[in-house]
Amino acid sequence: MAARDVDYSLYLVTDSTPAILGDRDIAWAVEEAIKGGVGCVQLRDKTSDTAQLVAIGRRLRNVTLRYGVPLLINDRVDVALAVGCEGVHIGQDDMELSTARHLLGPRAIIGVTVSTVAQALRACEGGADYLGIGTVYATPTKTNTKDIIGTAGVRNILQEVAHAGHTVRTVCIGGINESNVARVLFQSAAPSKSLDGVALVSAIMAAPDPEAAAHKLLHLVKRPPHFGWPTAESPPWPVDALQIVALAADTITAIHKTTPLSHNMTNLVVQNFAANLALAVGASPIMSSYGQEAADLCKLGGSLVINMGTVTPDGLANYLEALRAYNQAGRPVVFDPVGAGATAVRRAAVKTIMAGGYLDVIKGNEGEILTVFGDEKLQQRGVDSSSTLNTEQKAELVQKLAAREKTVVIMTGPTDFISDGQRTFSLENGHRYLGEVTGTGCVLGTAISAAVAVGSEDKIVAAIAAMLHFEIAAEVAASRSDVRGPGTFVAAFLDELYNIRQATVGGDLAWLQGAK
Ligand code: 3NM
Ligand code: MG
Repeated sequence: MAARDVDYSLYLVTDSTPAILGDRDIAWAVEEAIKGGVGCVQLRDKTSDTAQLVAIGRRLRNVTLRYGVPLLINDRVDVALAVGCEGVHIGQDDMELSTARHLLGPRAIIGVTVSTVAQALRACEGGADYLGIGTVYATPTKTNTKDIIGTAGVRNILQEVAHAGHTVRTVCIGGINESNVARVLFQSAAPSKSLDGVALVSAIMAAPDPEAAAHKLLHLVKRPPHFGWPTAESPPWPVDALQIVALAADTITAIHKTTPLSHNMTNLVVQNFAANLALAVGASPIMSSYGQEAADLCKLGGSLVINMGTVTPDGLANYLEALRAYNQAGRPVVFDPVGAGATAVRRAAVKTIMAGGYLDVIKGNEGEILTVFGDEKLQQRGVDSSSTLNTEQKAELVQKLAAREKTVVIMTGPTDFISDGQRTFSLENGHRYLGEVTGTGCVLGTAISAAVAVGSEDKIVAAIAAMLHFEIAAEVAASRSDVRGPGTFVAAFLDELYNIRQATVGGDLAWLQGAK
């Protein structure tokens, strides 16, 4: 089989250790996986002797030949030659690419592990047929990996490889499984180069039914992602702030008509306020922090808010379980990294959540967004925002984080900034009373969740609708003569959210003229 004909969509790397393969036969597992749709197999075995390796290689070769799937050997050019298979996969510490090529010849398939742009470019210049880019996520399967690069690292490599004009094929590896494969492919794609597929070990080799696991994974690799993002194929999405404001009424009306579920995993302080806010904007709230419930709740057409205001070890595991469920169901998730920078525990929690799934919207104050972006130096003093950046820097931070994560990022403050990486807007609405009442930022997350649950595929349109509704309601409430301070403000705020919704549904959009 010629190197260019290989289908890398689902690339199986074997592992014979009992923890993964159990007492099952490796050739059986590989055959099942191929029946399920694996298009390329790598024999990776770091413990067997050479004679054993050659024997295993020959048995796998019998299987792969029957299905017309290439077999590569990890690291061992001698074993590949003895087995007579299609090629090898070499790591940075293995034999040099040029030597392997010399020994195996021009028709052999040679893949190289890369974790940096420099390694990738060197492998391309040396004639690698494909790159195995990783480690994407920390994985128990290979704990001595040097670099965890995330999807942003993969995208950076793809971008530079394409920029240098290389047409090398690419897969990524490390911690890829059913729950993250779709969003890994989505988030790692650079504008001019996407991955050809994913390489995985445990998601197939450790599965009770490798055929079924491969079948499901291949479906997820081939299925277009549900995540909304401006691409060449997207419908023409508005770039003008006035157009986006004009669309706000559609989102508010859609919430009213469909009453989407807003599933909140939120902190102890704001449960009641968030539930009332969901009702005021026309959504149906459920406050459930028990991750296992998400498997059912995610099927109800709503969205999830993960607000880590009360983070605990159990809570974190519950967030991750719910995040996986919503990602798999293709339903949106809003992440509110409350107090993200305040403690080491919270900084670690942010990293775990960011790695644990795709977040459709990330909303926080300046300190929180800085922490999510990865500003190690910034020690946020608490959950209160303390301003350090100027307007241009804020807009740039929000834009960069959104582009890196391929998501919508909102930074709240006297001026709010919102970006999807391509379009960045600022909003001037709101009232200082919002800063005098606890939990207003948290419940904005709830309002946004309702909007992205029903709103257009263009999530920035939905999120801006929710923000305008929220902040203009605050202005109207604060100006009421019966409001004399933060206490009376809360009640009036819920009233005005409700009133604006009713007016909008009735076709009265006068309130939108206050949009700034
Ligand atoms: N190579 P799993 S990570 C074999 O980063 C291998 O180069 C890696 O296993 C690299 O799919 C890895 O079970 C193990 O996470 C991947
Ligand atoms: Mg190696």
